[in-house]
Amino acid sequence: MAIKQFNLPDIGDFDSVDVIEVLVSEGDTVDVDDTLITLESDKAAMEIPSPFKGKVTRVTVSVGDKVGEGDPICEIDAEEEGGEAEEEKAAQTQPEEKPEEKAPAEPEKPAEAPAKAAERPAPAPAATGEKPVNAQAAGAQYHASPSVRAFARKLGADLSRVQGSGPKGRITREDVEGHIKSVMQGAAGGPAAAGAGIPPIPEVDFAQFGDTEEQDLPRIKKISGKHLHACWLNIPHVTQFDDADITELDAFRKSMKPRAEKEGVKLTPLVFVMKAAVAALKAFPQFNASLSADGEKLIVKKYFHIGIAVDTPNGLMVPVVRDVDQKGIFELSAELMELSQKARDGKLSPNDMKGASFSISSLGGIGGTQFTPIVNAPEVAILGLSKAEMKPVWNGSEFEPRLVMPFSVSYDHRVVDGAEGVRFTTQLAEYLTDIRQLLL
Ligand code: CAO
Repeated sequence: MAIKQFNLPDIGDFDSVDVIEVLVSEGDTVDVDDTLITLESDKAAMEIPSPFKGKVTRVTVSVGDKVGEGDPICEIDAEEEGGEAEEEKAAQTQPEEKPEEKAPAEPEKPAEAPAKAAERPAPAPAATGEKPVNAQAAGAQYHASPSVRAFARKLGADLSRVQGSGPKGRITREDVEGHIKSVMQGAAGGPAAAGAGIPPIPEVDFAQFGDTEEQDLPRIKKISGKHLHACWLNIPHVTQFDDADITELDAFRKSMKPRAEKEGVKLTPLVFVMKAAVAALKAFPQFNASLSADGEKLIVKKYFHIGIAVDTPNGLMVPVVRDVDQKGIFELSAELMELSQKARDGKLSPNDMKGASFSISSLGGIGGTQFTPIVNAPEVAILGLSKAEMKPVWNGSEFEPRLVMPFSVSYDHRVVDGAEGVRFTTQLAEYLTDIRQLLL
């Protein structure tokens, strides 16, 4: 045995590159060709193999260091048995370089012995500020090339959860892609949902309890179901309930009926609610917004395109009425009638359903006292309308019959605080109670 200093060999065109993994520590035993460290430049990642067999006595680099040719990496108390041949190999040992984007075929390398892999220390986060994603601790018992590790880091894939299909269980780029795909399907409600951390509902043979019949879900339900599931899982929902006194609004609506008939439209409370909602959105712009993909910014929209949930024989569809702030009641009624008819006839174009900044789900024509609508991501809030009914309301000296419409607003709690939520519903109720305020 003799202590051998291992310095970084020629690594090609790079003067100085980042150390992204240190896979050995003092006391580890290594074989010839075992990876000691992983380096990463802006173009490639490379594993630096050991030229010696022996025991690591000192490690002189850390994650985040920059190293170049000739820099000391570690000292190894090397076994003499290779003699000169070993020395020669040391001189010849070149790093294994793989350009990240091209993902070339992986050269076969011996799989790590689990016991040895478990001895390895976990690397600290890279100095680049990158998170130590993927639990890519060296202690994890998987084997992957630097290019595959870099690919997994880029996609945020946890390699410790990827099944390797390469020689001796080595993880390939395709394995990572397959893993990402199954996680995504899980998030969208597919069979891999359990992989996303959600316990699956066990399959039940209902025939044991009585007769059954299997029916295909309509195509639209299948599509909207996946979207609703993703919204439900991704958004921390809060639903705020309130009542609006729409006695005056409805008296006005009824007085406008003859004129509406002349215009060829059917005037329902919904169009008034759309105008009131826009006024409330102007007062509380965070409700007319989307969260940026990284969750760090709010993208506030200066347009007011309202998605309206429409009940169709095939399932729920949400066409969008654009620029509600710029349109009058009759124009909105005409558009609503046209879009809901198109939805029921299955004739909506993808464009008819794009670009909403806020949505309304009106069940008021059907019934119900309250419900909790699901936020239609990437929007951050949705208004649900229930059936207005005459109720006795205390006016300070007596009960008065008033037309009261229950409504609810579900919102993304990452964007809207509870206090803001109730301020919004209070303001909306005020606008609906006295629609003259919409003129101000
Ligand atoms: N309270 C009391 N009555 C109401 C009301 C309310 N909140 N909203 C509507 N009405 C009345 C209307 O005035 C109309 O009565 P008249 O014919 O006497 O005037 C009747 O109910 C039917 O209205 P409507 O439903 O045809 O029209 P609308 O403008 O209110 O709604 C539309 C249009 C397309 C939104 C609606 O037809 C629809 O599809 N609603 C279901 C939406 C849905 O499924 N949401 C759930 C999504 S989550 O699964």
